[in-house]
Amino acid sequence: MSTVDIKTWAMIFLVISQTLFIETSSSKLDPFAVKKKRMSDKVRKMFYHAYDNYMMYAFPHDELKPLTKTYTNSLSELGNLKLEHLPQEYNGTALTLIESLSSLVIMGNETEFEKSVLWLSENLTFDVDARINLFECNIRVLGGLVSAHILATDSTNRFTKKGSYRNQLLVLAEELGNRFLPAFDTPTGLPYAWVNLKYGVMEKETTETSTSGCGSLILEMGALSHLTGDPKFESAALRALRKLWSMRSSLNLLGTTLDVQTGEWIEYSSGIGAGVDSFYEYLLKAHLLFGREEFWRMFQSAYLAVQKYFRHGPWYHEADMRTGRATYWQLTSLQAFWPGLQVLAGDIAAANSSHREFFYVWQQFGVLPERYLLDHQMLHPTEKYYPLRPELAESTFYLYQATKDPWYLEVGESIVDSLNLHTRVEAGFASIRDVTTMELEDHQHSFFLAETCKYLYLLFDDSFLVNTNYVFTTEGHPLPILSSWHERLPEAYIPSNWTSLKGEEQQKRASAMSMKICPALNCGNGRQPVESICHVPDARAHHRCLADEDCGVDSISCRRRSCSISGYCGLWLSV
Ligand SMILES: *[C@@H]1O[C@H](CO)[C@@H](O)[C@H](O)[C@H]1NC(C)=O
Ligand SMILES: *[C@@H]1O[C@H](CO)[C@@H](O)[C@H](O)[C@H]1NC(C)=O
Ligand SMILES: *[C@@H]1O[C@H](CO)[C@@H](O)[C@H](O)[C@H]1NC(C)=O
Ligand SMILES: *[C@@H]1O[C@H](CO)[C@@H](O)[C@H](O)[C@H]1NC(C)=O
Ligand SMILES: CC(=O)N[C@H]1CO[C@H](CO)[C@@H](O)[C@@H]1O
Repeated sequence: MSTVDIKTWAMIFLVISQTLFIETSSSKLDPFAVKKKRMSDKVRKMFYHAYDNYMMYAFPHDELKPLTKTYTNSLSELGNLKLEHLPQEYNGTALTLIESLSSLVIMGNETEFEKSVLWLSENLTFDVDARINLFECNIRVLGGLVSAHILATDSTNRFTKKGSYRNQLLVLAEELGNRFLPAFDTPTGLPYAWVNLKYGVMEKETTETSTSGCGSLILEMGALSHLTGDPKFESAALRALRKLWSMRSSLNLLGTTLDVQTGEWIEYSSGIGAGVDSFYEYLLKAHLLFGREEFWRMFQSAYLAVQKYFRHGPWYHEADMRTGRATYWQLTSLQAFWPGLQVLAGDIAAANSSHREFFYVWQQFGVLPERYLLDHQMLHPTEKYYPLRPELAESTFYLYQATKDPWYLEVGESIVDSLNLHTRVEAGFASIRDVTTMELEDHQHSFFLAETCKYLYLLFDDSFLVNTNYVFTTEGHPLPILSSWHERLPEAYIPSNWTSLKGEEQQKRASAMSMKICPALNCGNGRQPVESICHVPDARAHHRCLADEDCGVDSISCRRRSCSISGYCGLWLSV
């Protein structure tokens, strides 16, 4: 077994040295350049097929029904499984257009971006009698507007009509943020899941919400506070996040659903999928965006608990937050984002092994089914759908960024091919109702444009990322990493700490994308493979360490890490 260890170390070292030392801009040496160009063109065509048909048949309503060539005002339906309290007089908020703005910029269509921003500037209003899901509206609408505002005002000068953009999207975003605030008016500070945009929280509103629902607001609301100079949005989101974190169990686990009035858990079982996923994602990404050590500490504890209690080889099951005992053995399509997050955390080997399993399931069915019962090795009887979800494409993009292993380009190509084969129809892309029959459903979700197409495009053409480091929100909207937004720069961002590198590339490479959040520095002799601080060892059976030798050297302190009694590497037990 110890040769496996050595291989793993060698590989980690190789990946790191590739990322750090090899000149990546010389595309003429890249044998994959032609393929990448062909594939990015293909993805661009997919995006426009979805976008143009939305504009033709659905705009300014929310989403396209591609089979019947009509629309749905779905912002009020998102997360509303029983379709209760639907508005009578709501005609949509151009949801898919808002979600497309950053994709238009990434694909280089500044004319269409300008036109859309100006349309929204003049025509969008949130003074509507619609009860919306706070989480969905935050990630899709607030995130879309805030990101587009930043892209409209950065140094790139994307607008031809000078002076036509006067922060209208930011004004709209602030108005929306204000309409969110009544939801936070609870004894716990945990927000209601539902709020009416015009009238606030409705009478007898349900007090039940999810961990994601109150733990994934900080990126958008924090960015809004930084842009407007008004701290109230960030404060509300932060208060909710801190309260949520205080409700963790002694194992550092959280449940899936809770009561916002009492602050008590309703569902004690949780995993990394639906209802919890973006909570973990936002802890790490908030640290990247705002440079607060508090987020990092939360993330590291939460991440280690996930790896300890949910992970079984490359799979993740659910467990009871109180006991850590496994509850449900299910693979869900949403979990496929996890390897992407692991890349940001520097845990490449674990990301790679999980990602492969998700891709094998994708290959087995042609797409990823919503839920698969690992213990019975069968599809969940009522969740056989695939609604054009982005998570596997997203993870593939992150893994390719980190490793440059061309295998991930093949994965991307295979995803593109199956989407075109199974979901492309005359007027857009349709969701799949049943992956065993490939029967279609009349819905093109806005996240197909905001995320699925965007991540596939970025996999083959990442020129958007060359000059700025971005954090992508859980809906795929880019927010730039600005040192002026950082409370305190993580040490990994301070070039003088980079003992092994010289030159101006350093600053640029201090990026979430190049693993600097869990940096692997060169400790002294230059040949010793150094572990990333966040890595949970992957080499042994059960993915735990047996001896201190398995744990390598901590990249920040350059101290040897040691293996704890329960089989985890760290500094906490070092002698
Ligand atoms: C929605 O559209 C209908 C039909 O065009 C119109 O009568 C109604 O006033 C609109 N509602 C709102 C809130 O704009
Ligand atoms: C931008 O999008 C519009 C609408 O789809 C399209 O007509 C135009 O050709 C696109 N421009 C570029 C440069 O891709
Ligand atoms: C606002 O919407 C109206 C009706 O669709 C349209 O005529 C007008 O041009 C829009 N404003 C902008 C700036 O596009
Ligand atoms: C990913 O896993 C495959 C199969 O185990 C292995 O061949 C490859 O080297 C791994 N890549 C990385 C970057 O860990
Ligand atoms: C780990 C490490 O070397 N941290 C150092 C980074 O740089 C600052 C200031 O130069 C030092 O104070 C840290 O100790």
